[in-house]
Amino acid sequence: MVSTRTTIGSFQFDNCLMNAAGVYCMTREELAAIDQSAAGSFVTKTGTLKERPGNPEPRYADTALGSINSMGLPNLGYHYYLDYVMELQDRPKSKNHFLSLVGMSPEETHTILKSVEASDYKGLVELNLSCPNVPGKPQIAYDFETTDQILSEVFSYFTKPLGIKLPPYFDIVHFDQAAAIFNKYPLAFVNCVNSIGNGLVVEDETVLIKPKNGFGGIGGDYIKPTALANVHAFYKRLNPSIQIIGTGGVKTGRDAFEHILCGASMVQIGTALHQEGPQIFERITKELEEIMTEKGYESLEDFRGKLNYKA
Ligand code: RRO
Repeated sequence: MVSTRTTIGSFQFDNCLMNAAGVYCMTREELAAIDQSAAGSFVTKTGTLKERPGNPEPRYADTALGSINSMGLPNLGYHYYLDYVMELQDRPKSKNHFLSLVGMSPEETHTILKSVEASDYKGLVELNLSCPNVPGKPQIAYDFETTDQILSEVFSYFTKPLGIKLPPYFDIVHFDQAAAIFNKYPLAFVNCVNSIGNGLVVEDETVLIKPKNGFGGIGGDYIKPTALANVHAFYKRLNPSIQIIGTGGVKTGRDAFEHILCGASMVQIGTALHQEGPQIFERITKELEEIMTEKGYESLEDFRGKLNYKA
């Protein structure tokens, strides 16, 4: 019998597949649909201190090869999501969940995380250091000094399991520099990758989305090689206690298999979930199990990180 069970820190999951933050996670109804699907967990929409309406529509478009979005961090406020995951954690046989958070400034981030620290929430937190779509706010994790400063302060008071959502990096030196910073902290995981920021998709003579004259985060097929590179680069560089969540370009069991082969302990699905809906988890789980059966792998441990190089 093959199994796609996994763990992040001390948390167990019956399936390694789940949604990526931003997709199917804005409301309790959407989150409940993921919770009741074959997914092993869910992550909430990134919650900020106060509710935000986000950028003007149209702000998300599917394309032949994936998606472009400039949602602009619309969310119902972190308390909405914190209340829901706390409600679920008290139910018998509840799955474990991820609460995605970030402030509009480092001060706001600390206010939110101190509130979560003081709460009865016992699950995982994903700090989003990579939103590409808020005008005037750069992707935090491209600024190594600020990232180091935020993490240093966070871990002076935050004791619950916390990981970070990263933007894609594109240079070996950046992998080295980023990993050296992350290795200083007791992170539970890093999640590679958020959308590739500020792409532009043109149809006929016009952009596809309204905010920022059409510039937006790119997801789907376009980003799988970049996502796999980031997963593997950090798998090779980070302390073994820091696990990797792989996100980017997953729409088949084969894609999930490749993320795990590159080092992922959990695999998130964004663009393809948006296109196909929560029943995608059943399909991709089955496809992944078929690949594992064919290859004689019974568990993810049998092949995680065991990517082969050319001699
Ligand atoms: O809401 C968004 O515009 C958004 C966020 Br917070 C993010 O982290 N990644 C993304 O592609 N869009």
